Formats: sequence, C-alpha cells, structure tokens
Amino acid sequence: MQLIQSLPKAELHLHIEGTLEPELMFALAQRNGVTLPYPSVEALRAAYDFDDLQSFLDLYYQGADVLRTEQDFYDLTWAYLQRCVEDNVVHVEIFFDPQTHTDRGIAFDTVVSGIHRALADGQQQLGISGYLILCFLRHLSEESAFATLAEAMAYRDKIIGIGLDSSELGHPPSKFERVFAEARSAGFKVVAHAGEEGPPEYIWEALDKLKVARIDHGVRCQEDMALVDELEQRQVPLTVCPLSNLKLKVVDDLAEHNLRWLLERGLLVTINADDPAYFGGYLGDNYRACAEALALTDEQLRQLAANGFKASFLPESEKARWL
Ligand code: ES4
Ligand code: ZN
Repeated sequence: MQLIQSLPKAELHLHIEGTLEPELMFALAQRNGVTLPYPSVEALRAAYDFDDLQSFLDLYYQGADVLRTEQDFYDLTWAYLQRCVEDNVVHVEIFFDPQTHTDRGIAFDTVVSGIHRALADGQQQLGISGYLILCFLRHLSEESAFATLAEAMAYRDKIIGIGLDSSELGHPPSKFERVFAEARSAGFKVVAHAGEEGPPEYIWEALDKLKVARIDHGVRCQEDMALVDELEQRQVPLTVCPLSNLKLKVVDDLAEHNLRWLLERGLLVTINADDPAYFGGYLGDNYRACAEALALTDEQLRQLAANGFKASFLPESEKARWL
C-alpha cells in the first residue's frame, strides 16, 4: 500500500462538481443564502445511497446549486487540488458541466474563470498540471450542446477537450455526432462516457461516430469480444472508476469488477475517482480498494499508474517525465 501512495498518478476522469464535499456544500449554501433540503452534513451524507446512475445524478445536480460565484468555483477546485497532494496525484484532467450552471443563470465565464484560476495556482503552488474538459449533458438537446460549444470557442486556450456525460440510457453518442464533429474541427480533443450503464453499441458509436480519443468507463465492452479486440488493438484508453461502479451498482462487488481482466487482456486501462465526494473515495482510495479486492500485483499497480500518463493529453515530452 506504500507503493500506491508513492507512485506519481494522473487523474483523467474527475467531475469537479463531484468533488463538492458536504461540509463545503453547507459552507457555500450559507455564504450564498441558499437553503439546503437537509438539516445537517450527516443527514446529507446519509442520502448518498444510490440505486443507479440517475438516482445519483438527481442529488449531484441539486448539490451544484450552491455554486454561484467565481470564488465558489475557485474554492471547489482548490480544495480538490489540495486533496491531490495527499495522494501524489501530479496531473489532472478535470470535467466540468457548464449547462448545469448556465441553465440556472450562472455565466459561463464565472464557471471557467474560477476553475481555471485554481488550476493556475495548483500549477504554481502545488506543481500539479491541470487541463479542463467541458462535458455536454447528454440528457439535454443537440441544440443546447451547440450553444455551449459556441460559448466555449472564446475559451479555446483554457479548455483542452470536450466530453459527454449525464444519463446514458436513451441518449446514445449518435445524438451528438454533428456537434462533436464541430468540436474536433475547432481543435478540441474529444472523449465520451460510454458503456457505464449503456450497452457496447454506445461504445462503438463513441469510437466510430464521435471519434473519441478515450472512452470514459467502458466497462460493458466485455459483452462484445470484437469490441474488446478493437479497444486492445487501437489502444483506446478506458478511464475506469471502480468505486463509482460499486456505488452506482454497475457491479455488485468490487471483487467482480473486470478492471484486472481488461488490464490482463492488454487494454489501456486507467483508474479514476469520478465523483469522489459522493462515491466515498479519492484516487488513492480507488487504487487501494482495487489492489485489495482484485489482488493486483505491484507490477499491475505500476502499469495502471503509468497508463494514466500514457492516456493523458500531456505532450509527449511531459509524459516522459513520469514514465
Ligand atoms: C457522472 Cl458517474 C457519471 N456518469 C455519467 N455522468 C456523470 N456526471 C457526473 N458523474
Ligand atoms: Zn464520470
């Protein structure tokens, strides 16, 4: 377990709104004059008992309502980066969901500026490199995604990529084929959540129609061996989130998780935290839980940490520092 702590790690699948700890949620609610529908931090934490992705998302969007000012987004991101130091996380690629905020009247600039200012301080004061990935909410329309991409154009220097998250079932990647084509032609890297709750067909669509550089989750690829072969041959990274999968009942038991199987099958698998404030663990906790439940060897743990850098959007010269 000392090995896990000492390995330099990268985090490639992390929703910044999912790092909002109940204590900070209450503090921001008070600062902004917002009344939360829970009497205490303990009562709120007790509500984090999910049946599936949607039951989590309902609470996650409700929690984000306390985020109002540029300083709120700064404080949220800064708290996360400080937590990264404890786990020896040295590079982060952070998702944010602008539509969650712009749809309730918060300016796009407020969100990006607050998060970005914390990332700049994280680089300067903590030595952590950080990139931002804007996610479209897939339960909203293509039109809304196009409007969000239009807003992002003025922030090309602060946003490295575009992703796709929220309710997967019923919202296949193909719904966003045109807006992803525009994002790619504007020079954004592209990724998408696929194969978390959705079927292997959604992973095929993310590859073939959205032309993604990575698949977020992707654990249901195992149901289609031709897809597993494709992911292995093309070395398309999977950003797997083990404790998330457990909390959202994608798997019943971590011992049944296919992370080790995928790794041994030659796929470029990485370990990530997803929404650590809601799922009960940051990146180090995810590594430790998997090491234990899946009996991962030291060699496999080293491989998983190295894969995080290989699969990152760092320039090759920067990756080389960590490999
Ligand atoms: C998410 Cl775990 C997960 N899946 C899909 N969308 C999300 N947004 C935040 N966490
Ligand atoms: Zn996610």
